Amino acid sequence: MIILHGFAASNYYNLVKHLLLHKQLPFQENLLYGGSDQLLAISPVGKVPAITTPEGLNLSESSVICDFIEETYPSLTFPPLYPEDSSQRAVVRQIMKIAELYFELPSRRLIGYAFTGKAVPEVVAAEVRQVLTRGITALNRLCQFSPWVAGEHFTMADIYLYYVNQVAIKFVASQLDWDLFAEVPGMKAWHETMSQSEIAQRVEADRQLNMPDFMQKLNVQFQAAKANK
Ligand SMILES: N[C@@H](CCC(=O)N[C@@H](CS)C(=O)NCC(=O)O)C(=O)O
Repeated sequence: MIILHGFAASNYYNLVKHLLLHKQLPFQENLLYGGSDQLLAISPVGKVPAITTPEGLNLSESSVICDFIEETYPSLTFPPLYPEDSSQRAVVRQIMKIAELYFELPSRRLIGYAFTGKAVPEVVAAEVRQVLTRGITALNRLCQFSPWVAGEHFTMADIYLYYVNQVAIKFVASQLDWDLFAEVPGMKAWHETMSQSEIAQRVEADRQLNMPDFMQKLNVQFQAAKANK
């Protein structure tokens, strides 16, 4: 059985979990937090998520895991999550890449400020806004939301962008007072449809259950970092 390592407060972890649930693949969750020695033994950068396959292969990086799972376990029941046509498949992957580089990563720079309550320095806010602006332009050009991100068919880009948005929408709104939904027409309605699926709701319930433990771990890390200054 596949083992999914990580913690449910992580959006990256949740996107892989959503994929495994979507594909109805049996898996076991192994609670590990970022940077732990156990995780470092599995994931070369010590980040979440990581998986261990039934054959014993350890893999990390969410988009790599997504590709691996889809290629290794093609579904007999459900349509594939990447289009068969290589051009269309590349567009799906392009959306995922842009979501990660131009939505997820700049937004992630705001998380520390949100948790500590410190104001985001203007230089950081300006850099984040600049990268997000590129992401907004690109997602407006590439996403269709008709009804799914890449058009008529549900693809990996739906799962990927949905969990990227869990971080991007929330922290950009709270730290930069900027509503990313308003910048990409169609994204909010699509996001709401995604959030209503049974799988997304199960993932969200597990996320909420893990939050207190995760916050406590984070607090310990912040205190240790403060003491070392
Ligand atoms: N590029 C990685 C990013 C994963 C990532 O940043 N995970 C966070 C949790 S959401 C993490 O493990 N953080 C702990 C750390 O940085 O030590 C992926 O796509 O899987």
